[in-house]
Formats: sequence, C-alpha cells, structure tokens
Amino acid sequence: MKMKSLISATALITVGLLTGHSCSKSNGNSGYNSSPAPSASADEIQIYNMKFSPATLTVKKGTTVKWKNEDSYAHTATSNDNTTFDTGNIAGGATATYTTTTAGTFDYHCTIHGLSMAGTLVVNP
Ligand SMILES: [Cu+2]
Repeated sequence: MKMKSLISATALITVGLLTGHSCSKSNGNSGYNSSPAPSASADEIQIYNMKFSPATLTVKKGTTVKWKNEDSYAHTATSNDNTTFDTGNIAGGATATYTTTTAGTFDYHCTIHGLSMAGTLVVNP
C-alpha cells in the first residue's frame, strides 16, 4: 500500500497592508496663461501711447466698462456729449470705470489731449 503524501497547501497569508491613502492636495489652477499681454477683460479698454484700445468697444447695457491707463501721465475718457460719462483724470497706471446705463453709440475723447485722442463705446440694449 502506497502512502500518498498529502501535500498540504500552504496557506497564503496575505498581509493586508493598510497603506495610508495620501490625499495630495492639488493646487487649484488659478487660470491659463494663454496670452503674454497684460490681462484685459472683455470689458476693458486700455489706454496706451495716447490711444484707446480697442478704439471701439461694444458691450451690453449694464456692463461696467473699465479704462486702464498704461501711460505714465493722466488721461480722461469723456463722452463727447459731456453728459453720458466722464471718468475725470485717470492718473498714469490707474483705472476708472463706468457702468453703462443708456444704450447707444457714444464717441468719447480725452479732455487733456483733445478730440484726436478718441474712442467709441457702443452700448447694446
Ligand atoms: Cu489723454
């Protein structure tokens, strides 16, 4: 009689390692840097080298338009009718805003440098 050697299966002891689940805090993306130009929102007009850029800006009524003076000296953005808006002096490096309340096409200029320094603000209803 042959004795069958029973091979006992070795029990594999799996040691459960409780690995600390590290929740790495990902830094929130603060935005894409797609353009090297100074940040200008859609409703921003830059004043640079005695020019308004864009020369014509179209917005919806209720929008707050911002002028940013990139020159080192003061400018104004004053509607040609002298009543719709007038930022007053915007010092070099400063900004001024105007919240549009009336629809229409408004030509404006800089009172310091005259009508040759002009822009147009189109306000859609
Ligand atoms: Cu000016």
